Order: sequence, then structure tokens, then C-alpha cells
Amino acid sequence: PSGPHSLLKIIGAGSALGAPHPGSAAGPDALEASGLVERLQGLGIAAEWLETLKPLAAPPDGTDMAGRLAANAEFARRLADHLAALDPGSFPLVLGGDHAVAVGTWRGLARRAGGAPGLVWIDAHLDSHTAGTTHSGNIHGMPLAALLGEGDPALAGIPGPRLDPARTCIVGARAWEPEERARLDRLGVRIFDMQQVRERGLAAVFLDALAIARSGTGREGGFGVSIDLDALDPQALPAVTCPEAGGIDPQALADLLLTLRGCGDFIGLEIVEYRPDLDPQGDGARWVAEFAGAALGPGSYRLREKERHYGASNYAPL
Ligand code: HAR
Ligand code: MN
Ligand code: MN
Ligand code: MN
Repeated sequence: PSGPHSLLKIIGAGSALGAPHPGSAAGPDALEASGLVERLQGLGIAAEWLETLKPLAAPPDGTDMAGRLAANAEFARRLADHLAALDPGSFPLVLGGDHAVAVGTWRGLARRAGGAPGLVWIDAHLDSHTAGTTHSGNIHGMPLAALLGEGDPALAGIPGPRLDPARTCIVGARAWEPEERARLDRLGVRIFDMQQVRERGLAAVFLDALAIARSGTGREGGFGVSIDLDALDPQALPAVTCPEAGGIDPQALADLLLTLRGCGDFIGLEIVEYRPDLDPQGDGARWVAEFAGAALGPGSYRLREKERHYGASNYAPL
């Protein structure tokens, strides 16, 4: 079931311009070929693969910071424009690509929502460097800072509202450099690191994170969730560019993502950093389907609302 009444629109963001390895650029095409749409349809979700954006040119030289910022910004700007223009009767699922694409995702969805969304950023890393503080030079270590309005205007100035630090939080962090940690502490972004996940349990931490993303007065933007697959434990999900030991159990995350089905203010889901070249058995692709299905499957408030409004007939009855 796809076509004009599809409710879940999947947009591939096939860029690895922000990463030190090109493998994640093939993520969306590999996920599409893995049968993701069919898996979601099997759950009763009227899902459609809308399009996959690709970079216009090969990545610039690793030493050319201005060129890399410009290339990533060009991709993010295009992605943002596509998402801002998505028809109002649909819910977006953005699939990376490396995490630098998030600059485009959340600026575009903020424009679509008419205000900055709260954001739960699930990641082993903080992704809050700027060109001035990065140790690696990799742009996928910078998108959250750019979304908060920090750093080089090429990235931080993609059109759209900037995130509100008070409604932004990170879950699962366990690897960072001091400068990005200091930036988030200065801005007041809440970080639920892996030590807290282990001490309190993922459920308690995840529900706190949701409350932060959904809090405050300027709620017109709703809230979103960005899942960097390297947040998950690499023993269960090794198909990422920057694995970090001691991560989140993927089944525990899938169980908690069920919570999102009840959230009427949920505006978008992003899943990034999938590396098909490291996923010969397709286990990583199955986890992507699990996460999307958990968040958006039957009972999903947002998809039900859309169905009522638009009369899509291909959504499984509750
Ligand atoms: N902090 C490191 C850097 O800046 C690692 C960043 C890794 N980023 C991603 N996405 N894989 O989270 O290079
Ligand atoms: Mn990330
Ligand atoms: Mn990461
Ligand atoms: Mn370093």
C-alpha cells in the first residue's frame, strides 16, 4: 500500500560527507533493498519510500575544512527544503547517511512544524563540536552544535529555527572531547550518559528525556527523535562507523520507542549512521525496521490522526 495516501514518508539522506568512511552513504539504498517498507507495511503502517537525496559531488579533501563545511551545508540545505515542503498529511522518517544530515532534518522539520522542536538525541557521542574545536575534522561530530546555532555559519545558518537547549537532550553518550561537553554544559543541554543509563535503567532515563523534549511553553514545534545507531551496543549492532563499547541494548530501546505511539506532538524520526558494508547478515537493517515499527506502528497517535483527516484506507484498524 503506497501512493498518494501513504502516511509514513521515508526520505533517504544518502550522504557520508560528514564521516571518515564513505560506507553510510549507501545506507538508504541498502535499507530500501532490505525490505524496510514491506516490513513496516506488514505492521499495518502505510509506508512509502518517497525519495533518496545524494550529494552532488564527491567529498572534498580531508584537509579542506571550508570545503567540507560547504559540501555538508549544501546537502543539509537541500534536505531541509524537501522536508519543509512535505505534504502536511504525512509523517517523516529520515534515514541516513552519517549524522551530519541531521542539520538538514531538524531545520527542515522545524520549519514544517512552525517552530523549533524539542529533540531527543540518542548517540554514543555528543556531536557538539564546531570547526574551531573538532579534534577529528569530521563534520558528523558537529551537527548538534550547529542545530543549537553554534559554530560556522555555513552549517549553523541552514534556514530554520534553532533548537532550544532547554528542550534538547542526549541519551547514551559515552565518548566525547572536553570542548563539546563544555559547550553543552554552557548551553544547558541535558546529557544522560551511559553511566546514568546503567544506574537508573534505560526506561527511567528515556522517560526523563521525553519529558524534557516535550516540555516548555513554545510547544508549537512538537518534538523529534534522532537515533544514531552507534548509541546501541556494538556487540549487537556493529554496522556503524564509530562503534563505542558499552552501549544501549537494542531491544530495550525498541521497547521504549513504543512510548512514541502515544505522543500527539511527535513530529519526526531520524535514524542514521547505518553501514551496510558492515552488515552482511542484515541484522542492522532489521534493527532499523524494529525501531521505526516500534515508534510508528499500530496505535501511533500521529498516524491515526492523519488517517482520520485524510481517509487513508490502507492503515490497519486498531
Ligand atoms: N567526537 C568525535 C569527533 O568529533 C566523534 C564523532 C562521531 N560522530 C558520529 N556521530 N559518529 O555521532 O570526531
Ligand atoms: Mn551522532
Ligand atoms: Mn555517534
Ligand atoms: Mn582527540
